[in-house]
Amino acid sequence: MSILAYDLGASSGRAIIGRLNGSRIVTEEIHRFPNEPVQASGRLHWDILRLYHEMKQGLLKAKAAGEIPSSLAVDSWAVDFGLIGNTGELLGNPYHYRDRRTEGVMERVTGRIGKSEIFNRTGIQFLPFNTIYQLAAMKEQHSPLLQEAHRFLMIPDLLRYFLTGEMLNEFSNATTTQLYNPSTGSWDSELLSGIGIPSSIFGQAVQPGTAAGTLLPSVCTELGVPAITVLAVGEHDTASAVVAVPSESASFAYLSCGTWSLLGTEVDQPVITARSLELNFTNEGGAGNKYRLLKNIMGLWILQELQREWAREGKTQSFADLVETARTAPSFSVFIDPDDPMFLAPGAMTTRIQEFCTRTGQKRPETIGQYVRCVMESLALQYRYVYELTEELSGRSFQGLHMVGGGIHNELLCQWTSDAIGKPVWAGPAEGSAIGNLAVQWIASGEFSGLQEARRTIRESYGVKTYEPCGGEAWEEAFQRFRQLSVHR
Ligand code: LFR
Repeated sequence: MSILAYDLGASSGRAIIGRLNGSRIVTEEIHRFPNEPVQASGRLHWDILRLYHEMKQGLLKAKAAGEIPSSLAVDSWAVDFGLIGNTGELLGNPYHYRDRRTEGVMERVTGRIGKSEIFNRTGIQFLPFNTIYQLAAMKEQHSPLLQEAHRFLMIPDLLRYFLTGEMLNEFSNATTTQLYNPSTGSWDSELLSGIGIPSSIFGQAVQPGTAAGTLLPSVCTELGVPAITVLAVGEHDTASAVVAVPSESASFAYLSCGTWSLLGTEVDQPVITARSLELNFTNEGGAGNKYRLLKNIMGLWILQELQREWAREGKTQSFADLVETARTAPSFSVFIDPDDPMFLAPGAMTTRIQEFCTRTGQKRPETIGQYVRCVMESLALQYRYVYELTEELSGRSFQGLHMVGGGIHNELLCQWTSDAIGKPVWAGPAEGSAIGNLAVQWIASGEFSGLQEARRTIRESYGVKTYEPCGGEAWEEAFQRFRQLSVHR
């Protein structure tokens, strides 16, 4: 019996079929599709109906392969949403979190409500694109969509709604809004009234593993499939990725590596302290009643943007070839702080890297290899910084770092990460989010007793590739120089 996971990332989506074969998980990618945001009227949107269309193609391909799944679930990036009107229709096209409408909004909202007030209520890190600031931006701009909004659905909630007709909010993703209060287990009505948004548009958030309806009759007729069960899983892709960390121990550090790099550990309760606020750590909801104490690191985004920029100039290279150019470039020549907010928005990455270098008194990179090396070394050093902060905040000491997600195909980055932290890196699986999505479906159906069994099975099915540190003292010295450049934290 197979099941189906839809995993939507910021640059591509996939439909993955999973089966249990004895004590092994077998996965097959049945459909992969690009996720290309669209700029229109100066606004940056997700192409939500195209994504939904591609999901349907995935189901058709599964059917053609003779695999009608017994259940399916969706996970995606966080914070973004659609608003539904009282006739049940989607109001407008969901915005991309990198759209510039939120510029300055976080400063205004935190100026009014206070950072510690927001953090004490939610435990969530301050990122300018959090849903709270997106909604506040709509309010400030008197968005007509907000006036007509009847329900608030995050991206996977919305896609599930298209499939099932049921409007449900899912817990792990709900926490990323910075509007959900983990101690009351509900949306924070004080914060909502603080930004002028009615609580009535939010539904009680359901836990990962909850039954969330079946395919609508119209969908079944269109695709020629039965009324397949739809489940809520850890619908924030990072929540699903953390489920798939194949750790033997209950205490582990992970790095979910894709467009974003999310580094942290799993905890039973949110760590909401003056220190976690100061370090801008987050406590996002996880599957199995866990929380994800972690920090966002800008990740491969900067490299992806560089690749797009060079392709526009006719210098097209595969990502793997780009990474190779770093190998022979001089080491530890210049660094950036990858988490400087200047790197958040799309476009002009070479110029911004140059600006950063000039501002910090470094020479500018010149060749492609120098740029790529600068970004990758800086990422590895930032991983070390956040790894150590995770140890401090959780009061734990880790033996090494689990890396999951597509970023592990970048073997040089895995090696440099191990060199930077001076501990082993265990890489795998690459399709962490999709596998975590499948695992929670199997926990829901009783195939797995819980997270521990799921992780053991994932370990046995996919294995890990170990990278041992071999960089020596040079990385220590580089780390000291790197840390002196980080000005905004
Ligand atoms: C990763 C991720 C991060 C979130 C960012 C924006 O795909 O979900 O966890 O902070 O995207 O939604």
